Amino acid sequence: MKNREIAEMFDEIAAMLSIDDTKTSRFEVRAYQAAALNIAGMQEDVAAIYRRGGVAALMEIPSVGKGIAGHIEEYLKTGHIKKYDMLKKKYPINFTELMKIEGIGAKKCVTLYRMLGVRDVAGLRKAVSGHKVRDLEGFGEKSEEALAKSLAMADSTGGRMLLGDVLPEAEAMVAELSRSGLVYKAIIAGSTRRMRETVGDLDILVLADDGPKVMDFFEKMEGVERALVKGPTKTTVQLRLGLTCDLRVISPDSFGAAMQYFTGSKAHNIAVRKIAIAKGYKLNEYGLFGRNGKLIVSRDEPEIYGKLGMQWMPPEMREDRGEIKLAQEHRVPELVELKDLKGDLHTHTKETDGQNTLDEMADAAIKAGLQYIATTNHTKSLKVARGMDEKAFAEYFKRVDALNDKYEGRLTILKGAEVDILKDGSLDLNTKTMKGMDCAVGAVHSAFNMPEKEMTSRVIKAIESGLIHVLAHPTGRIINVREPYQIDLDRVAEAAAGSNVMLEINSFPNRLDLNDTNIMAASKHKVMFSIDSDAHNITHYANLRYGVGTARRAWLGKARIANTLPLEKLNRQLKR
Ligand code: DGT
Ligand code: CA
Ligand code: CA
Repeated sequence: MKNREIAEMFDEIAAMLSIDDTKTSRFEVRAYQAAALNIAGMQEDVAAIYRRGGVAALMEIPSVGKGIAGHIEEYLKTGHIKKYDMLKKKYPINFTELMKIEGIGAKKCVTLYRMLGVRDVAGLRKAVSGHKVRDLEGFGEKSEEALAKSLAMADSTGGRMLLGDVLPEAEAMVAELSRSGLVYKAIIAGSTRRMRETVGDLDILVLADDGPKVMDFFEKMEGVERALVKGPTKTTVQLRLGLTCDLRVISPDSFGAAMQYFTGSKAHNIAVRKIAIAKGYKLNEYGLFGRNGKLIVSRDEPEIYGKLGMQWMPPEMREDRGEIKLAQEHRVPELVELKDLKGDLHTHTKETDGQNTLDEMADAAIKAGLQYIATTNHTKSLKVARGMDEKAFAEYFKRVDALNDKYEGRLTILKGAEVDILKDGSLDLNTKTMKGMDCAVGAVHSAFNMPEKEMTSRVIKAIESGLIHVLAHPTGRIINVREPYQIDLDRVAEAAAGSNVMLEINSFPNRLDLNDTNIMAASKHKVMFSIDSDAHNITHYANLRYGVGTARRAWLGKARIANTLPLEKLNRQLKR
């Protein structure tokens, strides 16, 4: 799948164009950024779209016009984009890598390059630790310290990639293997199958007769850069995506055991194997064996768990967090599924920092199988997102009414906002405007560095205002980029339960906030959750599956998720 590569190149072109700040380039910058966002968020491979319908089909992708479609064609045909290469000669800087560091934008990259010769994160690290950055224009001692912190954060992640970046690629690879005619079955295993928020390496298992032939095919697949270790049953390759992938060829009589073993987690496996040993069995990746070494079962996972006196459980639960006991007691809960979601309570439009109009967001919601969405644009304090004031909301809500009339119940748009919870816990819009909303989400977007006590009171004050329905991304973390702010989530969950405010499970792949362990702890209180996309464009509804995966990792069933309710019941929940 080439989507990510292409999106990154467009993002870099945008970064390089933004350095020369003229009016035309600003327009171009936005065009490249919008195209990059849409392409990165797409589930279908652009190469497949191009094969199907050429440049015309590419131009049907939102934000892709003739020029950009031409670039995509050029890249698919030649492996290069001339415009990119030309700009890159002028700015030989790894923008993609550097701009992932909090506090670094395109302009700062160029300053760092021109003044200190910094081209990538390794160079930046050297410059920061040598205290060379503080004297640059636009930086200073404080921002050098902040950079040191961001770099340490990037370091501590050990190169784990976001599930949202890995899963679509993994699915494309499994599909490519399945089409090869060389395998009977191909499945994703490891942390990706468990929907862990980040992935260290990708694991794929195939059932096949001719191992070496499969490996030859695998090595030449589209997303593969080069083979690192090649063998007839296990091959490890470097993916263009930026992580490695283990492919294992499994024989039919051990497929169930291999699936169970390579899905993990390691902690779960160790606990399961202990149970096997206690029963006088031996369990490994080849099967479950009796004392005499005779194979007992290995066809599929349920059989293996069954022989061990356990119920099968979804991969998301396999982290040795109590699921083994549940399975032994046959009390594995029924977990929420993507198809259970009937709506989405947190979405954005062009009016603030989204990329699509309300009409487009609404049409896409219907296509995503949703029955309702809350439209929740940013509020006036959030200047970077061009947040709206009371008057703007009043005008906007008239349009929502008109659109609701047009849809005649096929989709219901709930009036809302993502209202800033200000430093003192008050809300960023007046009470009258807030009271006119069907579904308001409250969120912290400023003053992240408060002590825990103050932050907790700030958020609880908003929860108890009676004016918000959902607390959005309750910890504020950005995976691999920004730590959560200091907050007592136990008290927040208790207050939310008391005031009938839902806690969000934000599905954005770099947020997943609350995360699995937060949800598990919060769910001890009688609080409801909502799994929201926080969509900023029409492709982002597809991210809901990551929120669902996170909820499943916390063992939640649909009864705890408010947006699995049909609209009528949800409305009752919102009004209570
Ligand atoms: P990752 O790659 O760090 O995101 O996490 P995983 O869970 O995908 O780990 P990985 O790729 O090292 O191994 C895949 C699975 O193989 C793992 O979930 C469980 C199994 N496994 C790996 N090493 C061991 C081990 O030493 N003992 C046991 N029992 N299982 C293991
Ligand atoms: Ca793995
Ligand atoms: Ca692995």
